[in-house]
Amino acid sequence: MEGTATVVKNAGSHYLLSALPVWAPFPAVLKGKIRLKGGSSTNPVAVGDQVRWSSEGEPSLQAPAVISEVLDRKNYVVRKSTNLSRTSHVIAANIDRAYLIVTLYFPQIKLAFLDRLLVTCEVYGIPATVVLNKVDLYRDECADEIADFRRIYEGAGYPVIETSALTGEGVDALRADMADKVILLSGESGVGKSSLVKALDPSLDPKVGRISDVHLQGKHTTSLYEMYPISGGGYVIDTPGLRGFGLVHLEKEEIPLYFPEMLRASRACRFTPCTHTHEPGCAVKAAVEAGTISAERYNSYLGMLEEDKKFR
Ligand SMILES: Nc1nc2c(ncn2[C@@H]2O[C@H](COP(=O)(O)OP(=O)(O)O)[C@@H](O)[C@H]2O)c(=O)[nH]1
Ligand SMILES: [Mg+2]
Ligand SMILES: [Zn+2]
Repeated sequence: MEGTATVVKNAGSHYLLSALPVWAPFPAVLKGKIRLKGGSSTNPVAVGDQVRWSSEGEPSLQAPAVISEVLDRKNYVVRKSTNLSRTSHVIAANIDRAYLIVTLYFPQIKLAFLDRLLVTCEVYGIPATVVLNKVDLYRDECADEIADFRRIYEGAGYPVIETSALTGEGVDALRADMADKVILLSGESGVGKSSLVKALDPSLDPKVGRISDVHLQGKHTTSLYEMYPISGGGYVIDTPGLRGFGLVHLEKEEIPLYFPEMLRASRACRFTPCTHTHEPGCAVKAAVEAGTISAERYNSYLGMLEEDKKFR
């Protein structure tokens, strides 16, 4: 037998494949060496990869399918083994969309952190949706803050979906949005990632999310990443926070390229390149003053420039 399938679980030495959208995982192993083109990655195959496989008869644990080829990736997320390390670990590939989970309160939102995640998505080429969870806790008291939040992120070009894993509000909208997509879930601890997955599909194991959380705390990461099928269609890969998501290092002149609204505005800057900080005729600063680019997003940008300086 042979075919093409998606890697739905990466357990280091073996894998589970499924020919999505059919959810029928079967075991597979790598044969010999499969090298990633131009990569210095510690793992040649990651969850989300499309692979060619073959087997003598029905693949089983005793006689797993053999992976012969990894097809080209449309995108992938890496994590460096350590800050200084040159080798990296591919966490997931072929992501259709990232859901960045936040809540205005409990824990209080950190816009700079969210903007970091958004920049990371832009670098990886993964479309992002911001999911504002726990709205049951602050919807009534904080209608203005919610409106401001929507203005900032929808204004920057990101869809915003309000949810409550507790009351189920917005969960149907999320389920419909994710149908047939491979979704990467990220956000800081405590925002409700695991709860949302459970709300999306109550049949899923309550340990969802914790597996990878616990695993990532170990400093040596052989990977254990997997995707979970959601009953309405769609597949979720849970990654804990920025660390799991992979911090990308950018040169300071690259940073504004990953704020889409700044990139659009910057075509009208008088100077190229423009840091959008002190230059006369800067269209980005003009847009911030006019309110078409949010001061909050601009501040996150300035913060990232400052951080960048520290490493020089
Ligand atoms: N009120 C309320 N609490 C929530 C909601 N989502 C999650 N929680 C609670 O927030 C805490 C953290 O949730 P969890 O799913 O573990 O967050 P994770 O760390 O992002 O996976 C738990 O006590 C949840 O019960 C929500 O929409 N509303
Ligand atoms: Mg969790
Ligand atoms: Zn400028």
